[in-house]
Amino acid sequence: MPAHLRLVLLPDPRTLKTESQMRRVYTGLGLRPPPNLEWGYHLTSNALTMPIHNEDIADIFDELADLLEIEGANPFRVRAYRNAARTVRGLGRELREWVDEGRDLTELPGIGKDLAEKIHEIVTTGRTSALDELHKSLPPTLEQLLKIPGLGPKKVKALYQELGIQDLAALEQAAREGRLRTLPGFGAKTEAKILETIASHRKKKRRFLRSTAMHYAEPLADYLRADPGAAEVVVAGSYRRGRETVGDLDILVTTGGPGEAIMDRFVAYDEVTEVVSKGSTRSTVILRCGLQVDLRVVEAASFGAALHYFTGSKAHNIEVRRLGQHAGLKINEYGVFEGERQIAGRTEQSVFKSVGLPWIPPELREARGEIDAARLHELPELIELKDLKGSLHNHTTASDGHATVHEMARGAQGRGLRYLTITEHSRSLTVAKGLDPDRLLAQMDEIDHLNGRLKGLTLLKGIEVDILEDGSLDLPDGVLRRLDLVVGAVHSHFGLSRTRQTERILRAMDHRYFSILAHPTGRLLLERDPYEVDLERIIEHARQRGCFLELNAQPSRLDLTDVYCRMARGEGVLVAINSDAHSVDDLDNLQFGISQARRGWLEPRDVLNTRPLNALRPLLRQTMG
Ligand code: DGT
Ligand code: CA
Ligand code: CA
Repeated sequence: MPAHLRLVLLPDPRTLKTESQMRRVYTGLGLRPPPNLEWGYHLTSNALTMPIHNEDIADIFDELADLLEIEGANPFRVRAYRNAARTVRGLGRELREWVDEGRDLTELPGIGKDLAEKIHEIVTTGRTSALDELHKSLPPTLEQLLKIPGLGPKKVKALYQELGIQDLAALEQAAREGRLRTLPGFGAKTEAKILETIASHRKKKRRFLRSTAMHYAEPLADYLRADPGAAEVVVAGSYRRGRETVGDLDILVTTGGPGEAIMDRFVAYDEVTEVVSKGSTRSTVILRCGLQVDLRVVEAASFGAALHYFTGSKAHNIEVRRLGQHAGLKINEYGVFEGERQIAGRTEQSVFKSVGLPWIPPELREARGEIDAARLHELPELIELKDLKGSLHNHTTASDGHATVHEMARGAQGRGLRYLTITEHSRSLTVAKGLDPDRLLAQMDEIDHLNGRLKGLTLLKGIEVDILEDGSLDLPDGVLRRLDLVVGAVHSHFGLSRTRQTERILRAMDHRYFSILAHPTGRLLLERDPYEVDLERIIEHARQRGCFLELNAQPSRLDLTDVYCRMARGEGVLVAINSDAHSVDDLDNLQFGISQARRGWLEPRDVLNTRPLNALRPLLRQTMG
């Protein structure tokens, strides 16, 4: 057995009911609990082998960062672990294979000698002494507390040191007994809020980022396609509608023969950790990452009807079914029926046609007017990835990116882009090595130099300048004036009132060199709520001012949201779909931006960076004075 596979004996798992019991067993064995433990991870046997996945390594780095933060360690150290976690999560290949091959891990962006040693240690032993050391003073369960909104590292430390609270159960109990209010910064209100959060936490089925779902959906679909009996294999549901998060995957398969063989193949898939149900037409499994997958086998004659039904949304389905009823038709997942006779359903087109509609792209199927638009032949010609000519917000090693300007340029060329703006952070964002005027000017020289050598791609000069608390920008006009564009972003003071936050951003947009408002709500999907802000006023202001709003294509951001993309389009405000890349691979984020843009009804002409460079420049010049 290779070193990274460890056979572990657990006590009878059926006796382990709560998360903290499970955690204690794992940590008692010197192992990291699996990532989704808190969401009801089941063990099917009391012996398990644990290959170390990149996700496990990234989780350890995240935990190190969390615990160090609670301990009050140097923010640069904390940041280094967080960046490393992100790098590791984003890798295409398992690091344990690198280690097996003896490859040098410091080749990885942002991974120095120290982190490389830690990765090696984790892969070969399943743990790292750095974390073991931290656990001597801080229990691993403190991490859970950090996930409660409003509980930062300082408060978590106080909870632990003053009241001995180390997990959610203890926190809940203390809140219920009114003991939290004895601590500075806590009151009856905080206690109520904490109880509320814990309750809703418990109710909510966990959702997954689209990027995570894709990481699992596409290989699984390919695996099913490889079955000689499988004809069509499509991932339907919210995934097909391009939603930013998905609750579960809904896969449809048509087969030449009976469905049993494909079901056997399905439940035997390597990533499956639990088989919830297995039948000849429908099975449900849970993947190791916690994602549920429903598989349905349908007949070819019903495939279009099933695809339409299981793509949803439910609200859209109801509207289509109602249209059918008006025409005397019954529409369900088996087909379109006139009395007993099936008149349509082999293809999706035929289902729509039966109610007098053209085919509607899945991203629009949210019962937000798409059926009326279809009837009037006013459906938008939705934007596609190939329509993007460039990306206007990207980082390099000069701030918190992992690739050099030249490497980023090569990556953009390889993806067929015609221009790429380098927009580092500005000086007040010290944790991201933000640029001061001198460093920015030096980078501008570097870009001039590179532009003289690059073929087919133009590098543009920009900055992701911090919008300070009062709405002023973090760099002087004399420097901003010399750039091709200025991306403005809020990275601090998320807690301002809605009015103040809005005024702050409006004021920034009034700045003479302001071009694009980056990630306009600051949300991090599944992690951090958007800050309070009046986006309608901001869109209106962008229209008056002639500047632009970003749809940030990072899979955990994706704001503007679909609804506000559509509002911007309605107001004639162009949206910039930006990769916000911190590495070459991040340039592929653009696809997530495209899904969101399509959900927001955007056409190529609604998007700033579909313009060729010669049409882009005059638009930017308007904002750059
Ligand atoms: P999710 O998984 O929460 O991200 O969202 P969906 O849309 O994938 O929802 P899911 O997995 O519960 O169901 C898949 C599709 O099946 C859904 O989009 C529409 C269809 N569907 C499910 N339940 C019903 C229903 O009661 N009525 C109708 N008309 N359609 C349904
Ligand atoms: Ca689903
Ligand atoms: Ca489902």
